[in-house]
Amino acid sequence: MAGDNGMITHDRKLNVQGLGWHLRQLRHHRSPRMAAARTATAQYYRTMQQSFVGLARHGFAAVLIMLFAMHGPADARTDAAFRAWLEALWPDAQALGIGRRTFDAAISGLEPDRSLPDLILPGRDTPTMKGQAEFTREPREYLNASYLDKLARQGKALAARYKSDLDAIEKTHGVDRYSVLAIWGRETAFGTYKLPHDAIRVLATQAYMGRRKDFFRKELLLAMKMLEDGIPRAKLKSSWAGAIGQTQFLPSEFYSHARDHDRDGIINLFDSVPDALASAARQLEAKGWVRGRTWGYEATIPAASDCSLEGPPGSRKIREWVALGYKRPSGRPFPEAVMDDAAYLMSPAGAYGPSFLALENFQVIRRYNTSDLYATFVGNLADRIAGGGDFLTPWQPIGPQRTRIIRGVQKGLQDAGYGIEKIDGFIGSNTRRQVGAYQKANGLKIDCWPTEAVLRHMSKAAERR
Ligand SMILES: [Ca+2]
Repeated sequence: MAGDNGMITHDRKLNVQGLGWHLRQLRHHRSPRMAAARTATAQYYRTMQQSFVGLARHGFAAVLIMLFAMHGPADARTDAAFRAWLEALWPDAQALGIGRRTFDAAISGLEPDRSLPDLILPGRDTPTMKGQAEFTREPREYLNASYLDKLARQGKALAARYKSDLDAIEKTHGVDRYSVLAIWGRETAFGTYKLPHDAIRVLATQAYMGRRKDFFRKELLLAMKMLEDGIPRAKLKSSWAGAIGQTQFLPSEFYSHARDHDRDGIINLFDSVPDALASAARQLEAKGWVRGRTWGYEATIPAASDCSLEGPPGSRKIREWVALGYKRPSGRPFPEAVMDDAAYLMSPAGAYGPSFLALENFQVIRRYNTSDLYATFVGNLADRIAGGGDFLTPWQPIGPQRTRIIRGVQKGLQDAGYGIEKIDGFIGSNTRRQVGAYQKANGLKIDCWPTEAVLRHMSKAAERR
């Protein structure tokens, strides 16, 4: 998610279980082998930590000076409240086995980072967003063909380099090598992307003033647990949403899915590619990966049908889609093995780009990061690494979409009785489906896209009511 551009919903990892579950998992992991791995992890990182200490001491004074320079008296009250809030975490931290020294070091000098997306700030009625708040970028920009091509070439080379690890990972976890590599490529450009944030600060900020406080509070506590288990703070760099390591794990995912694949006794998502890849595969496996299946197929919508069939509520067997006239643009038939698999129609740019029949594994990829564009990116990158190429249907230029218009259309749909639950300014499957249904019902051109024209039609209709 690090290289992600925040243009679409980032309701990442919403299905993570409660803290009690993690405590049970941690106890469950106290097998002799896991215990040995933990001790080795702690020792390994402690040695590494020595070299960070000097640097940290010098850096600390500079950071203090910067903080005083940045924050005027206006922030003083918030910061006192933030400190009190941090202190109040202690009983839960203690219950997780975090020591007082680790806890104190973790929160020492910590300030909220108000520049992060998804925060609820005083005087604003919508959460902060990444980048330019008033726009979401268009799908073809996210699914940039030359970037995908570059990653695919690197991915092919890495598939050869890590062949024996990937052989073992496929066998153990049932996830094909191309999908595992594609996750790695999407998340951190195969480990080359430098994560910009301190995970503790990000998680504390999100837990304190974010849109999903409870969710991040659990992750913050587990990040402190990682410190307690010997992983140095300097390694805990994250995205704006607190995901760490080469395949972008949340702390809870570290404790539930991380694997010591190279058997060196250390679970290392930062520096061990085999560990990071096996952990990603394990996470996909745990989220329901269907062995031997791909993520989906590009499909063309026949003239007698339209994009308003989009989304999981319209799921049907591939065989039924074929009966409706849906085809692959390559002209090749769907493999016989998937004919009875359930699939749903997914058109990330409405009528202005390729459509897909998404199989179960598309949803599994969305459980890794809840975004249609993310899952489409990973799916296409996997196909490319396996020898495939670009989408066959071109993206038409539709330009960035104004959040104000998307929210307006969502509100209009809701007011007119369409099934819109959230007015969030993001164009997801359901928004596209409902726009298509509205256009169909009102005799408008069906493009399943929340345009200004749709908004104008809604305003006029509302005036007449
Ligand atoms: Ca390892």
